[in-house]
Amino acid sequence: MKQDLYQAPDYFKMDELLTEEHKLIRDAAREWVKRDISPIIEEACQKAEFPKHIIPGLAEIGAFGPYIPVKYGGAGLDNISYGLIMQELERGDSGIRSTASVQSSLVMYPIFKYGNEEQRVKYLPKLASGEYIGCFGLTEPNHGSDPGGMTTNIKDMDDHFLLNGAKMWISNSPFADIAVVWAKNEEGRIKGVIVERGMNGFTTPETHNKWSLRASATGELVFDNVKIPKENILPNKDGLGAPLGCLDSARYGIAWGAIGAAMDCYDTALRYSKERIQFGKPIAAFQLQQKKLAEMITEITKAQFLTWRLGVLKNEERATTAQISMCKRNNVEMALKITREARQILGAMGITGDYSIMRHMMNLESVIIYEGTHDIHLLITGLDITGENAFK
Ligand code: TGC
Ligand code: FAD
Repeated sequence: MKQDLYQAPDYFKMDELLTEEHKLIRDAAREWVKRDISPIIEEACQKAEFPKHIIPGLAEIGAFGPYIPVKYGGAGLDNISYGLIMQELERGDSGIRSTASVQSSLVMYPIFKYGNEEQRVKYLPKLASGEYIGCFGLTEPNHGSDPGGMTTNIKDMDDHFLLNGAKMWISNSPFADIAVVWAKNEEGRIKGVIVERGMNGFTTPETHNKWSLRASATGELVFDNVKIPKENILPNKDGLGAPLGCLDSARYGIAWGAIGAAMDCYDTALRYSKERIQFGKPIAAFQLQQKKLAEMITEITKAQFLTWRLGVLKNEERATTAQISMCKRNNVEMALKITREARQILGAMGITGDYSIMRHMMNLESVIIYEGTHDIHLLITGLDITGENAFK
């Protein structure tokens, strides 16, 4: 990886819409990524290893539970701060943002929102400090877009539950200390279960041979008659709405994150186009390259405003699931298109690990699938505006 010369684009002076606190938090995350992620991320991806040594740094910049109250170890920040941290992390790498998204929105959020006080006190401070890393088990081998059909189940054995089933494609699973797992009880109602590493019958095999999100560990969760203490069930919400509520928070963070990846690719391509000489001129002087760059900054700017507005609505607790879907879908597609255009601007250099572009592109091929595929988000918008359910 070459020296990180990143300069964040802000074409419409969006910084003026941010508070001093937002900017401080964003700049701290930006500096940390430049110092601690940029120098190591290419090698981590080539080796397909999550760089575990960065966990304390992630905790220090407030990336674990940014909006969880301070009394539980969180940073007590608003949703725009959360989004800005995700933007900066994904500017570095989607896999790093993934780890923070899962920890914050898919593990800390359900424990905070659906857990009782004992569970909050027991787990949240350790998750906020990075002493514990968590994962979130919703997807199953036969139930991805349709999680309501899950077959993972818990059986009431009077003094404990027995958990059986399997989850797959689970971020952080190979090294997670705890897993928030969604399973059906005997009445068919979905419950949240906290499973701890070391419980008998619980294994987390790693998924290999990924061409995408290589710096994020992905794996399965396998439950073979795992004895779950009754106090490990999240008591305050059940039904499919419980995990879907977590997804609202994670998808919101991804919407911001995708902008970070797009900003990085635009910045790299712009700099390269001014330095690369062909036919006696910098390629930035050719209209076709300018078209690419002009369209990139236009799309980034539109996404920045859409997402900032979503953050304002989220702070006011007015952001709807459908708005979040639209934003995640728009921004991830926008970022993917930009990675492809940026790769062309760099010619052959665009496919090398000397630049971040190809890595972002490969990563975003997962981001456009997880947390609801591109098409599922379109159908969520379709249902919202027409009232007609085209899922089933
Ligand atoms: P549907 O009938 O629409 O809803 C079932 C129940 O849930 C309620 N509900 C919500 N509640 C809270 N928040 C939301 N956002 C909610 N959306 C729906 C709904 O009111 C209903 O309640 P009730 O009381 O009537 O039962 O459910 P459906 O089965 O038709 O499915 C709808 C669909 C397809 C949109 C949904 O299931 C979906 O979003 N599918 C996509 C699956 C997905 O996104 N999986 C993500 C897995 S986690 C992940 O990918 C992590 S990657 C992280 C990383 O590494 O960064
Ligand atoms: P499927 O649901 O089989 O979909 C296949 C295709 O069919 C898609 O194009 C889809 O859009 C389309 N389709 C499905 N239903 C419809 C419909 N009704 N109408 C039209 N088209 C439809 N899950 C977790 O629970 N926790 C995690 O931490 C996690 N991390 C992940 C990390 C990575 C790297 C990846 C790749 C995935 C991760 N996932 C995780 C799983 C992810 O959420 C699912 O892959 C995703 O929800 C899609 O499910 P699927 O892959 O089974 O695709």
